[in-house]
Amino acid sequence: MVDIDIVKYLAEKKVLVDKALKNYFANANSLFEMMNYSVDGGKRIRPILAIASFESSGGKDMNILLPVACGLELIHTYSLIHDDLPSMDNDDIRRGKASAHKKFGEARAILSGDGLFAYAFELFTQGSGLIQEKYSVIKSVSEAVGPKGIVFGQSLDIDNEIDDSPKSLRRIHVNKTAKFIAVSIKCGAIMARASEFITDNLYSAGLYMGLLFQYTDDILDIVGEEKKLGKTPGKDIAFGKLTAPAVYGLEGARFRAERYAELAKKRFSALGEGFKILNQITDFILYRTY
Ligand code: GRG
Repeated sequence: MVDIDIVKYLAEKKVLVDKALKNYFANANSLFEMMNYSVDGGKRIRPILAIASFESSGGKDMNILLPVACGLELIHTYSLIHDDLPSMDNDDIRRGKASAHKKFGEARAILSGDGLFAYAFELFTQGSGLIQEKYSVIKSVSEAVGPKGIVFGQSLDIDNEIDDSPKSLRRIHVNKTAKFIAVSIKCGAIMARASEFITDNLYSAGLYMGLLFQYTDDILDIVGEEKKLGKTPGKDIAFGKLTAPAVYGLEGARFRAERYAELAKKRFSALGEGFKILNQITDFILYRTY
């Protein structure tokens, strides 16, 4: 069951993130306006995870964390813009509206994505001090979203030659989705100056949360409603994608999603009561409908 408090928590933090993001697109030129179009909307799960782990790790000053949290959302948005392109997943709808290439044309959509990716790293360097922590954020995020992470996962995802084994599925999910979720959680703790023990354990718990996230994404592609999802369901089957339900069946995928949730929660719980918000977010992801 999803706790009512977590729904309230997510809504409150989303407002915080949206407000901070707005500042980064004030006085915008037309490129920034296009970038902002795609940034607008979305659940803000990755920045909220960074906030949750920042606060759980004792972080107090949100001004330290918000540029990092927003940068994570910009990278996420960039990956969605590129994922929707005709040469990738070819999706016309994203976040309940026309996807970037449908709205602005392909060339401008690509540039919006490129702009968001680089702008994120500018945000990671914002503010004075905490040089070591910012270095760690940049190192960890670049590893998770580049050719050892999202880009690698996506290249496996579009590879028609890939076999449909559980091992290949996990490899795609870990790289395409889980590493980014895990690093979002890790970054919050880094900016709160948590110990390496905490950041490492949060990262490994986050990998399980990330696998859970992609399992629920795959399941929602079958059982979800377009209006709630803000994107077109049924595309995985239409494109013959390697998904959790394709490998394990719908019930098998649900069962394994629950197992990943348990594995994540076990690891968050081991860090103490202070991290329980991450368990609640895990349950929210397990039961999400959008
Ligand atoms: C070079 C970083 C980079 C990206 C290009 C296209 C691509 C390579 C990667 C795509 C990765 C991708 C779309 C993975 C799926 C992850 C996923 C489940 C996204 C949906 O995230 P939500 O549900 O969306 O958090 P909202 O809109 O709520 O933010």
